[in-house]
Amino acid sequence: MEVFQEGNYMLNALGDKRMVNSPGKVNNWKQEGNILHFFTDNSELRVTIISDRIIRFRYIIENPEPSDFSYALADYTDWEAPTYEVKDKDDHVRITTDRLICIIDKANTTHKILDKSGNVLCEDEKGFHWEYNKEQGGDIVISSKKLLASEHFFGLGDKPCSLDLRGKRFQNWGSDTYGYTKKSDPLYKNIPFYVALHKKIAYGIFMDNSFRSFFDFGSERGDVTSFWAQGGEMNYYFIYGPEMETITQDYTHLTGKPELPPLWALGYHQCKWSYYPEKKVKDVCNEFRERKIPIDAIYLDIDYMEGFRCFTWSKDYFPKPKKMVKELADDGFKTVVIIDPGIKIDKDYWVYNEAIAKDYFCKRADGPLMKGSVWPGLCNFPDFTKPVVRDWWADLFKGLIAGDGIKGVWNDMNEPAVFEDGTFPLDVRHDYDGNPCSHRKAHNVYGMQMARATYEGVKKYAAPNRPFIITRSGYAGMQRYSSVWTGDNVASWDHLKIANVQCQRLSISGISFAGSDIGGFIETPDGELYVRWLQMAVFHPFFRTHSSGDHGDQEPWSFGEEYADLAREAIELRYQLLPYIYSTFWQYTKFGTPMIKPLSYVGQKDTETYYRMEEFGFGDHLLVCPISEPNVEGRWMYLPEGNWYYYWDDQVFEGKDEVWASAPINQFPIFIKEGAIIPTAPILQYVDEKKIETLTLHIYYKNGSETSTLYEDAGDGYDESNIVTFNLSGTKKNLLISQSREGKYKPTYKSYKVVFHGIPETIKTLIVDGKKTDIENNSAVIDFRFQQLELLG
Ligand code: MIG
Repeated sequence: MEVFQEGNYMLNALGDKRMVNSPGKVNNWKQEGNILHFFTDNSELRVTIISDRIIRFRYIIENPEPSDFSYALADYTDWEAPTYEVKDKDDHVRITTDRLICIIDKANTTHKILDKSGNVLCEDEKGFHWEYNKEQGGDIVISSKKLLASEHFFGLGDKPCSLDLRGKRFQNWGSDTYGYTKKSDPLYKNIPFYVALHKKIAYGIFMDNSFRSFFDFGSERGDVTSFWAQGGEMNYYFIYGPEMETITQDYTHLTGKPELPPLWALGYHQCKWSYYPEKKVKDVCNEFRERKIPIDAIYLDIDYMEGFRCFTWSKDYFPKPKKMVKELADDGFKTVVIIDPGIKIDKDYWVYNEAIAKDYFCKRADGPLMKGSVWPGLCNFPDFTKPVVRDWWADLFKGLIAGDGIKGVWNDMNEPAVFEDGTFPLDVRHDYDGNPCSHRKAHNVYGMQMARATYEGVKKYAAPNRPFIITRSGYAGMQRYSSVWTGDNVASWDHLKIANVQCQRLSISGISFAGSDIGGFIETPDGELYVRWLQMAVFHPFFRTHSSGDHGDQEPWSFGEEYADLAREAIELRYQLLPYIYSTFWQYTKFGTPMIKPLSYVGQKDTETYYRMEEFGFGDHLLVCPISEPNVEGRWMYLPEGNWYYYWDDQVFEGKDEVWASAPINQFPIFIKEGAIIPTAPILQYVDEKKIETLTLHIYYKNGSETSTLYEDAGDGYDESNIVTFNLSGTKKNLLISQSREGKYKPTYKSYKVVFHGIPETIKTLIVDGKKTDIENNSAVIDFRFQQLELLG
């Protein structure tokens, strides 16, 4: 490395300090375990073979080399050691894994990656280059790739534009974007990860760099994809599929899978800015119970605090918080409160005094504390990138969680947002876990580290129960700590569509636990828009109505009785589907599988799916499409390959075709894949209202076979659980289902109600574990421990 150092920076290939540098020729290379080092005069390319599908490329251009620290990566390292082969050729080095071939050109380190059949997946255009010179003001690291003729791009977190990112340029720089539109960019979240799909074959790229970053998918130059960051290292992971779902699973494994939330967190939540005083909160909660609209959580926005001071209660509005929270809990409500990062500068405020005494606030480059105005007035801001600050912050939750009985915490304004200048000045200093840096580097991770500290605190004091956190901003890997919502949207049909796309995009970006403010945050929806949005959100893992409150009310009954009934029906459907949704969530935590899947994920072999963006898959067996226009009785939509049952009338449709889905206002397009077994629960007013005595299994006949999964546990805590697998196989003459139950959890139910859909008329007799069993209206009640179920002619 010493050959090319000048000061702290290396020289470019020509040995001078030109503005644009690119790696020179490879002088030598060596292999150390899974790592290959390629040395040039001005840089080192370090290639790590992580698995047979994942290769990491890191370019080192500084000496001594910077620390290799990342907030994105999960702290487990359970990748199986890949087997691979390296061959040294005259002009290139060739790495071959079980699934990939990577060719690195010795002339300049540009590389290309192929699958084992020789298809080029991804090839450098200029490849890596950089402008990195203090004198000249350069501060970027870039990588550019050839863009293929029919390549499509997906991912990048919460971008609100059309699903395919091709032809556009994006930026990652967490921003408070009140009332954003389809064209807004950047938004709140920073997820520098995308999936490229070309001729049915997909790969992903994750650039792990927290500086302000950019992605261009053929917007400036039609045949080039490039990504760059305004500082830090070019450090990216290439993830091969060929299935898109595998890429999201691997990306999620790399950046961390979340733990399962408590079941109540998947119920319905009601929020507003703000419900206060106590009487108003109780009135809203009571009205849900009186109207029998199921709900599990109620939110308190900033007005619950004393002058917006975090970790305090307003004495006027909430004189006895612990008592109120307990009374709400007795009625089945979990209370969630908001906590912002800004700490009011106030010498009579204990949180402020503690942080000052311990020196936990962010500082400017020249020493003074960073100040900015947010809701409480002038504030200082904790440096959440410092471990002791996170520990301190976590402990602040003792009072709220252990003391007052709050069950979940909502982190807002953590882009971070500041009224005067939008965010912190760029010279603000951060610890970055022992890698001191400026806000340029820490900005995009600030919200994630706040959510992390909050998660640690809630987890600690909620024990033995599970924590629930929701955050607005974050960086890749944030899913380990928190759920998310899509920020300050608007009550319009356009925004219903935006929310749909955002939730799909977040889901494939590792963040399945996402939802939008149902009905829109800004302005007021009418009853129809509200109900259509609610129907769609039945299939968004985070299911919450929220509104800015400066206009009309936005409770399910705010639009008249007809819509109140429709809203109730939608929410009831959610509660019935909870066993399926919970099982889907478990699959996400276990395998990293996105809960919501764009149509291309469901039907990747069918290129027609690449152009659809409203239809989406939910879990293994459901396909959903929102009604996104007013005053319609149904819609045209595309069904991927296979046979699909229409949820409302069991009509069977053949996929790979456009179909008309009839959807009067009390229905919306939901299709079930044939062969599926969908577990459903009775309608409860909240998840632990009463013990479930009978679980219903909806069995959709198929001439063929299919596997379904049910995950179950107590719905909270960390005790036993079961994984139940159903194998179905049908012919024209019979239907056979076997069940295997693994685990030690004792379910509350003792029987299944099995309901058969689409059974040919010739099949009439039900035999359960060898015993003939009565069947009526295509359904029967049977022992939940059955092993073999058979329907015969
Ligand atoms: O400056 O806490 O996105 O959900 O209700 C506005 C008040 C601050 C923005 C959040 C919104 C929340 C609101 N907050």
